[in-house]
Amino acid sequence: MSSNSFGKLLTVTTFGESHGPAIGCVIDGCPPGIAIAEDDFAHDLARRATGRTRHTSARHEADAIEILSGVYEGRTTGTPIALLIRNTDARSKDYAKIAEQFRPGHADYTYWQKYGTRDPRGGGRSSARETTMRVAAGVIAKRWLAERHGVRVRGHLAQIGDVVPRAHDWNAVEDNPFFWPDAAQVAELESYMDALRKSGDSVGARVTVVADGVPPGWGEPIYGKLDGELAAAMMSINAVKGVEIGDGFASVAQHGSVHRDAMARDGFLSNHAGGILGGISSGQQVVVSVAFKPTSSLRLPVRGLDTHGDDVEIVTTGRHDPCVGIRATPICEAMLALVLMDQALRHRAQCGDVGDVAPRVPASAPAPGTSGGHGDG
Ligand code: EPS
Repeated sequence: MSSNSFGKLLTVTTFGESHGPAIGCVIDGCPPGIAIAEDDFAHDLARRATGRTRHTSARHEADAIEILSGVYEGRTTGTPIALLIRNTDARSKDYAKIAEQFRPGHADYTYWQKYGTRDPRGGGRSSARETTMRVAAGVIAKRWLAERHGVRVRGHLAQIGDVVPRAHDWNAVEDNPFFWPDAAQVAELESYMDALRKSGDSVGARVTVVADGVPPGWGEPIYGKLDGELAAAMMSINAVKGVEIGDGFASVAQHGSVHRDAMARDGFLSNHAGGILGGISSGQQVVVSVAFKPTSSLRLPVRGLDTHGDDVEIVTTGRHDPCVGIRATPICEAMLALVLMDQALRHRAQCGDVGDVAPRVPASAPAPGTSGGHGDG
């Protein structure tokens, strides 16, 4: 099978290129009866979009969703939901020169090696433009999770370069262009990004996404583990180079006496595991952290090769993100929601008759900064 689809009971297939006429997706396996309208997609799509602040690519797409199928009188019907967004602000001339060059650090060379051809305009299929459709599909998953299970999915930027938040306030996250949880640092980040953009360079970032209210039991050992599928889902996002669940790589330096999350009748006492044990949700907050590499399309010259195998100096023109991680929070949220919804449907299919099992340990919500918690705020 070709790899433009993911999920088992809830499947999402995306299609389209950055500079083609349109991008779209087909969501299959969605339960009937979910209220959804074209306007419902606008909020999350705008959170992800380029061209909304000076800190992202200047390309300005309307990102207006057209629902082509699967929804009747404002509710999903259980049949495939096809969503379409027409591309309206592609500027393909920016790519004329690099059509015969491989940008170092970009997918140009590997697409060329794999397919023997490529659509260089805006990175073609390898463009982050594709993530638009994940966010659109994620809107439906977020809604179903919230209405059916009371699950809330949200995220924030947790690092840009070497800058980390000094405080954690969920209320601050949606009030600044960086999804940053510390309002007091926003001015510092604005200056940091302005200086970076002027220098022509780029920088990496870390996004943290969490799901509250996930019941225990979601996830299919052995090869369909919740953490395994979350890692694969996050890794499938453009520019992602690392995924951590809970304490992730910090676990390497921990002792078991610290890492194991003690349990008590009134709740777990910590959440180093990130809400997943043995590949199955524990009922605690699910915590996923994602590392984005610095954007490789830069106006700073670099040594590279052209398609004839000759050495060339490569300079990328056009409209690019100095930190692609800045607008990745809604993308990671969408992937978290889609994986959770798929796993919830699979759990219902196999274990729906099991029902609630006693004893059930309530989720704890450790204060931010203690045991990887991202409190309710
Ligand atoms: C991208 C390159 C740029 C970004 C694009 C991702 O494309 P263009 O040169 O056509 O402006 O703007 O991001 C989007 C258009 C989007 O909607 O995310 C890349 O190489 O990945």
